[in-house]
Amino acid sequence: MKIYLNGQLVGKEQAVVSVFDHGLLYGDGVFEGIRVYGGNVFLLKDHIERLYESAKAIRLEIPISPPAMIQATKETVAANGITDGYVRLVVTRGAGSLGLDIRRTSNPQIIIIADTITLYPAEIYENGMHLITASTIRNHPAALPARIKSLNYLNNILAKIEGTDAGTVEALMLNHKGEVAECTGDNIFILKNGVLKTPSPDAGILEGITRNAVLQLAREAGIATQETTLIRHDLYVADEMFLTGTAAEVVPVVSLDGRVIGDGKPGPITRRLLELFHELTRKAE
Ligand code: PXG
Repeated sequence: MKIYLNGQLVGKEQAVVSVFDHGLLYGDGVFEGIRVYGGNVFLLKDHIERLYESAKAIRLEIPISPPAMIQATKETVAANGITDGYVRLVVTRGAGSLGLDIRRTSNPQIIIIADTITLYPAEIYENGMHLITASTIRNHPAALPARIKSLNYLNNILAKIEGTDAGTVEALMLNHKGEVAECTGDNIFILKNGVLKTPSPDAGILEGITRNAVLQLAREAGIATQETTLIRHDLYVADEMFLTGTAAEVVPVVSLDGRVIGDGKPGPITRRLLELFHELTRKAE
């Protein structure tokens, strides 16, 4: 396996960063997770844009330009012969002295890993996923905006642990107002009376790239869409529910907190959107 590290492709054992890197010491850095389908890095431009926006928001200057990052990503994928897989882009603050001061760090580390991907079991796409609501709320946007895809994922990890303890593979997180936000690594959608609904970015969520692609596919298919405030009641009485994410794609949800969603089977519009999404992955640049 060849890892891209600061401009060079090196072996796995040579791909190391300092124990003084603030990415490790403080979770100070940003990342992206991207899929590769048929040798194409899917929606790469969107992911690179979000990476640079996340970096800008935390005052991290990425030492190479977005076009150079796109090039480096493609080269890393090709060097590893990945046709269908997963790319992890990481930019850390770099090594510094102990203490939070970003001025006492140097050399942000750029890491690109191209690997295979572990997906949810196929059974979940057939029969649907069961979800619980975590008691851990999503970070308050005035504390750590969820739109920053930072290396600091403990908020999500704490909620994920609750899901794991409850025997589910994902967990729903509410925001500080008690509204529906998102899951630990996926966005959430419902269908109600033919309208596709999902929380808007100001619910304090990561604006998922899969989410945006699915919204656009739905609109093109003539399905009405709404980015709106949702509470758990809306979810309990939904006709259909699904999650979206880079790894998940579109995954049906059939129960939440023990309430059966719709008829307890993956819904027809969910299935249609998954089909449309698969078509998009096949024809995308
Ligand atoms: N919400 C959160 C909190 C996420 O972390 C999504 C929504 C879905 O966004 P995208 O842009 O992927 O549609 C995510 C995505 C990983 C990994 O390796 C995590 C994500 C995506 C890919 C890989 O942990 N999270």
